Amino acid sequence: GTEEIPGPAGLPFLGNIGAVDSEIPLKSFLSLADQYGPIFKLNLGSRTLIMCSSWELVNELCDEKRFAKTVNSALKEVRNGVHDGLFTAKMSEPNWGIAHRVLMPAFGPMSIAGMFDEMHDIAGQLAMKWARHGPSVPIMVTGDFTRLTLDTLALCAMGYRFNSFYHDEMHPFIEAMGSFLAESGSRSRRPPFTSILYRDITHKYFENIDLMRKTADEVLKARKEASSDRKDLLAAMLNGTDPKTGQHMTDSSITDNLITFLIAGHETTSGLLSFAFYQLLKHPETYRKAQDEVDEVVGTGPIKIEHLSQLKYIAAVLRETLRQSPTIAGFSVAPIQDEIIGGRYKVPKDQPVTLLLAKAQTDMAVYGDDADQFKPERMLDENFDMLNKNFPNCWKPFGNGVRACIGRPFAWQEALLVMAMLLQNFNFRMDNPNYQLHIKQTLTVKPKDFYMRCSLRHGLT
Ligand code: MNH
Repeated sequence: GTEEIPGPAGLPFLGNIGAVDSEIPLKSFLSLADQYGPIFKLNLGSRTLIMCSSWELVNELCDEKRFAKTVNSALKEVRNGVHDGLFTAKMSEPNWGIAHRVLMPAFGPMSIAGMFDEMHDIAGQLAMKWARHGPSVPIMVTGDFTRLTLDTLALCAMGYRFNSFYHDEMHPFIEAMGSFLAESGSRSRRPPFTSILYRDITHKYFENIDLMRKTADEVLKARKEASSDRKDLLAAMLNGTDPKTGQHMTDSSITDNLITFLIAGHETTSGLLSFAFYQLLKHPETYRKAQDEVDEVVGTGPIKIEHLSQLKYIAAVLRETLRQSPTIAGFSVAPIQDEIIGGRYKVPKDQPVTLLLAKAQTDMAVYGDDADQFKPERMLDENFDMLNKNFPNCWKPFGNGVRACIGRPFAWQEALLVMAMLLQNFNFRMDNPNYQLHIKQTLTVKPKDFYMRCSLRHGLT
């Protein structure tokens, strides 16, 4: 027989809206998982939320023959700005396939390797800023990593320089995008029929969308008018042909995807770097091993692309960071047909089910009694391969199947380079040694109010 999915009792009309923290929804979901177990259900008035947080259920939900990505909640609102761009496209929308096939080669290893020099340029700007600050100034870690990841993406995607390290206030595009993302989240959490109360906010929301699209359109137009030999993502989109349909991407689809890369690629990677430094400072032994590795592999000379694949321990640090603190804390799929999951819970066709990675990736059945501890050693290549063999889909911070992250090689190269450059050049400590980890949640999660201090180890290389 089948069973009812457990969950808290709700109020009439409002259901369980009160069960979800408005600032940090993830915190509520984690404690509901502790309370109700590996599957629970919430009634949010206009929709039902089902969350799964054991490895076994996540593994079942990763079966693409039975379940497919669904665009719900905040992602659905993000469609107001970027429509059927890669991240927010529904499975049925043809522009996803066209953009996916045109862009896959541009995210391949050769192409990403070609972006190394521009990634190095921006990472160097960050190192320069921190060197000039010196040890007397607290570093706003997440703020500077976000400058880094945004500037890197804009440069590598379309040859555009935000120059965020040279301004205190952010570029108007970045301001607009930040507000747009925050409001997309808020819109998804408001009870239905309240939009009349938010007219000014809604007006500003669509103004921000306008500003983002106009900026991207200008870059696109400028590229079309002047000849350029850049081999970036914009060039791939302008010149590429879909091998399946023979179609080109339309201008508006290119704009959707330029903005999508900036949205999808900046906070995720910035959060990863911020959590990684938090973990290094909490675990001095790990920190020492990571810095020793850089000294051994790179020495004191310039970092080259050949070094990156040799940074095995740092790669393990990044994987372990994304296991415990996946910057996209969950993603959603829906059954293609009516389904029974976990052998006993009915889930109707198209009902979204969220894979709660932040909980599932600490499942003791997979990671053992020390699942809650930060231990990069378990993520060294051989151990990582064994884990994935014994427990398929136990580590999913980049999503699943055809809808997995297309930017993963980009993020990985950037994160390895930045870790190496910073550990090579600086010694770090916490600004406040008693800092307790708090998170800030938007579409992604990152550490809140986390500050470090740095001092140069030798001259900047
Ligand atoms: Mn990325 C999809 C995580 C960096 C561009 N990304 C996803 C998904 C996850 C994810 C999870 C799947 C979401 C879902 O199923 O709804 N992404 C990350 C993480 C990092 C990251 C943790 C960094 C760390 N992503 C990047 C970067 C870029 C990028 C960098 C761009 C250069 N991501 C995308 C795009 C998609 C995506 C585009 C949508 C892919 C698709 O559906 O075809």
